[in-house]
Amino acid sequence: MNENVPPSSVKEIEIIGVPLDLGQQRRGVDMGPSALRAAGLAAKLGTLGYHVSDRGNMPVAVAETMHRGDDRARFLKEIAYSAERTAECVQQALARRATPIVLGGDHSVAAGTVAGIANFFRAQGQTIGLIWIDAHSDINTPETSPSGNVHGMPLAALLGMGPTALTELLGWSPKVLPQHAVVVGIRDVDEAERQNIRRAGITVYTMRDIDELGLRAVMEKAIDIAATGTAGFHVSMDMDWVDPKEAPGVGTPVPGGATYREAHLAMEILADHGGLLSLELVEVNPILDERNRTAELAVQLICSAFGKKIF
Ligand SMILES: [Mn+2]
Repeated sequence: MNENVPPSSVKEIEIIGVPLDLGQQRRGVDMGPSALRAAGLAAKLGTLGYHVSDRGNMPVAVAETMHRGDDRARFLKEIAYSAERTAECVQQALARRATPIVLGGDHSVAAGTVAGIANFFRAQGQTIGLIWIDAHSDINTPETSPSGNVHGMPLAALLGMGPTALTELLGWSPKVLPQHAVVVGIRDVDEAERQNIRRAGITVYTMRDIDELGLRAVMEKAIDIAATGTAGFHVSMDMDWVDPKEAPGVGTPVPGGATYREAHLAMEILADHGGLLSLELVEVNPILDERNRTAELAVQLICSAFGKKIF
């Protein structure tokens, strides 16, 4: 299992693309992994001293070739299939002592990524923390979702709420305990989601909290929740947490997001802590973007999360 362990001085990263766009109804996020690769992700991480391997893309179904299934959770079966493959790939990376970076795709991808990370550490008797950075809380279930879009459901599924096709991925649930899960950056929450947040018992930090407390204080609290009593934490970052002025190429833009510097500072603080187990970057939509600038910003943010410093 560990025969490929690198010398401790070389840090390994494995990039995993998941070009899945079945979790929402706007085409384009399936091109997210390509846009992030074209923006030079692997080479830029390489200049930071990492050894980077790219595992290519996970198998995903194409919307036009499938029946969408139940309108309360469209393409659930196909999303669960890709999630299982992603979870496998993520666990293989961790077994090789590499840090996985998963590139979406829409945010339903996280159901598989986090399942894989959680399953790997569960086998060692450990739990993981989860920092969910997003304009939305993604904590709907098929019963509460106004849209039936599964990309609004992955956080609920990871906390054990929602369809068994997602909650019981890899045969157990929940993947993350509420005391170890935290949402940062939200500013657009459905009414039913407010109830789901309370029911789940997770902590949320809204954009108002960032305005009032400052980004550093919010990130320190978030890291404290995700890192205390866990093996470390996974960061699931939706590019729509950044303000649309900086990141126009996302499926569901919401005004009032993180500034360019707030977004970088959040990543820099995560890097300083050292507890990052894995990272995923989702919802980049090149069709809606301007000359790939959202993907380029996303790559810069990933580099900051992996230790790139201004000085
Ligand atoms: Mn999201």
